[in-house]
Amino acid sequence: IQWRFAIEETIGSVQHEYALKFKELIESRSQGAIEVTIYPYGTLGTSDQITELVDMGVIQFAMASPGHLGKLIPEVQVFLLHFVFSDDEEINNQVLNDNPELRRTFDELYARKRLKLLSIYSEGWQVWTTKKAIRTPEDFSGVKMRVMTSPLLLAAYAAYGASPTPLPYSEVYSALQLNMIDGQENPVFAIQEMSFYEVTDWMIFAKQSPFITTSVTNLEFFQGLPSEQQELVLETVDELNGYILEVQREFNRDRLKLIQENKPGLNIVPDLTAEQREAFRDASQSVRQQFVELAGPEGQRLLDELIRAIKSAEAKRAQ
Ligand code: 6CS
Repeated sequence: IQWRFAIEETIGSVQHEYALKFKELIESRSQGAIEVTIYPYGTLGTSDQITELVDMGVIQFAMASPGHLGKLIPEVQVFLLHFVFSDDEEINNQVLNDNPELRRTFDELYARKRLKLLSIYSEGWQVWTTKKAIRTPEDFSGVKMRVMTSPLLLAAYAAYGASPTPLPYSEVYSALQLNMIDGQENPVFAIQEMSFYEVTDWMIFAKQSPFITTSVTNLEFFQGLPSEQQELVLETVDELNGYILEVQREFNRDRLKLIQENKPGLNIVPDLTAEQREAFRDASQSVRQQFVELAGPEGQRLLDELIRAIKSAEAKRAQ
């Protein structure tokens, strides 16, 4: 039996590490009866095309990031809102993995698109790399900021006064190089492996949002699997949740060092001040209403539940 797994990132990425571990566990636990083939970004097309291939059943497993998937499932764009998540990654991980209410709703939304949601996880904080310093929303004025292709991201950056430009991942480097865009956001490991730092001068950590992704499988394929194989998939992705949090932290830490070594002249703003973040937080508030307009009442419920779950996990942690 052969299972195909497509990722939206290149070899050496967080998603690749996820897929490698998935492969290793599935192959050893099935005693070699199942073979998993990984398709890195670039072999099968853009994120949208990968999702389509899962839908058609050409490939069985894939990563589907809300940053692109929001065109198909508007409600997943809740994960793209700024200053909704906790500054504490453990708390975010816990809420993403252990909240039955959120999970039930997303399971249903994905199933309507013939996808089975397997897991939701963070690949680390979105970090801005830009051609000029950004410390206040005003600094974004007129900045052509590349965003992923989900419509909510246009609203998120328009709220800061930027000119958001949606592009597929594969086009970001050359768009920066040709000055068609002035900046982009991605986790550190991605900035390193896609070399975005080579064609920008500033790297700014605002902790405005984590990069959240989801792993999915074709629903009909999954439902047609013998129950022990379904179990195998579910227990494997469950196990991967803790593993991938460690991986992303390590990757993001180590790659930052690599970036600094390769480009000592890069200006790094490791943390905006609390006051500076507050200005972005304030400017981002109106986007929540735009999210609800895009995602409807289900979206509103998801947003309320996400905020409630994060606040409650933070309160528990503080005790
Ligand atoms: O920026 C993007 O489009 C991509 N970034 C990452 C880290 N993963 C996949 C996504 O498509």
